[in-house]
Amino acid sequence: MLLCSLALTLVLLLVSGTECDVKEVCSGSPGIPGTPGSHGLPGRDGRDGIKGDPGPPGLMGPPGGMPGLPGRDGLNGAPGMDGEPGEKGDPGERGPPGLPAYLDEELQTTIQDLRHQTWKSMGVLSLLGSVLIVGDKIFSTNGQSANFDAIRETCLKAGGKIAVPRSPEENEAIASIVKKHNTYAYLGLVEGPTPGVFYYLDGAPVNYTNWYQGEPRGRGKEKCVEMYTDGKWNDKGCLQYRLAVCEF
Ligand code: MMA
Ligand code: CA
Repeated sequence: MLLCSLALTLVLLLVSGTECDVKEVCSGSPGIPGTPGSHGLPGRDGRDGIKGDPGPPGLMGPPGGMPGLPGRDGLNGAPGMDGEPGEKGDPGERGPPGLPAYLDEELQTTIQDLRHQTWKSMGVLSLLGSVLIVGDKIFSTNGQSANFDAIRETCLKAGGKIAVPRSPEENEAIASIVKKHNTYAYLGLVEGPTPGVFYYLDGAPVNYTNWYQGEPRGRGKEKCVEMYTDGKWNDKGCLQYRLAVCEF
């Protein structure tokens, strides 16, 4: 009201001298607001939203339905046991002819090396008292006693034969082993069908003997031969336990 009066005075001052035909319009208070208008029409549909997460699995269906499809293959099982070996194949083709051994330098060198190694090994065994070397023969014992057949077997398995002296020197060598073990040894001799006639195990007749005085006196009943601790021989049954001495 005050502002309005001031405005009216201003208007009257500015247009002084003229007839004022401005109506008095500043009286009365504003009316109450009208009621809100009605709702507008619905807006257009928005764009599609993004696809939602898959829902949880459904409940199990009722029993009696069709069986489902087979599942995926399982993991591989553990490997099985080895099979039987196959049959031996055919032999291969024959190779080209080799050099004669005496012209094969590599082979000759290998032979020399082996010979050298063998000599060294024999030297050690001899030093240890495990073997006795007489000429080209080697005598050895395992220190065990057995019957004649068992000794023959033992020596054969070792790659040798039951020892038999064919010279005084060889006889002394075996005698030294017998003495050392203080146990008589069987020798590689057997009596033939004729009493008192003995043979080497290869069937050859003996050409060296060292019988104890009065032996052989078994009259065909003592088919084997033992060596006493003095190196003398006695014909004897083959089932006694005697020292196993082999020759190689
Ligand atoms: C034992 C036996 C024979 C041997 C005589 C020697 C009694 O028999 O060892 O082989 O000839 O002794 O007296
Ligand atoms: Ca005898």
